[in-house]
Amino acid sequence: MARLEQVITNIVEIFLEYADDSGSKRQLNKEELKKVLELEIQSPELKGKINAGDIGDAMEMLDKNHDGEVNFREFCQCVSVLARCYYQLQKKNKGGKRSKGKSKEQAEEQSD
Ligand SMILES: [Ca+2]
Repeated sequence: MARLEQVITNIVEIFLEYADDSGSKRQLNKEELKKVLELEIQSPELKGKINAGDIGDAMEMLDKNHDGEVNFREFCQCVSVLARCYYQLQKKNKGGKRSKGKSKEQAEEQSD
């Protein structure tokens, strides 16, 4: 499968897997969200970005329509926030503008 397809498939499968645990099947409640953030995100920088240490805070931030749960749309927004955060971290780590147009090697190094 192509890389981007893998990413898309993973996002959907992770959401469905955790949303199915308890409560309503197509939403993440607080406990399910906690599990996702604990088990599926390792980097402290990314965890910090969405206050993963405080599940109340994280839920408040992600639950855009304030129904107390995270639906798929809200989950996608969460992934998008984290992707942008990671992008910023990469830019920082590369020392900013100096490496403009020379990112191919670095991109290859980072894929695992
Ligand atoms: Ca919601």
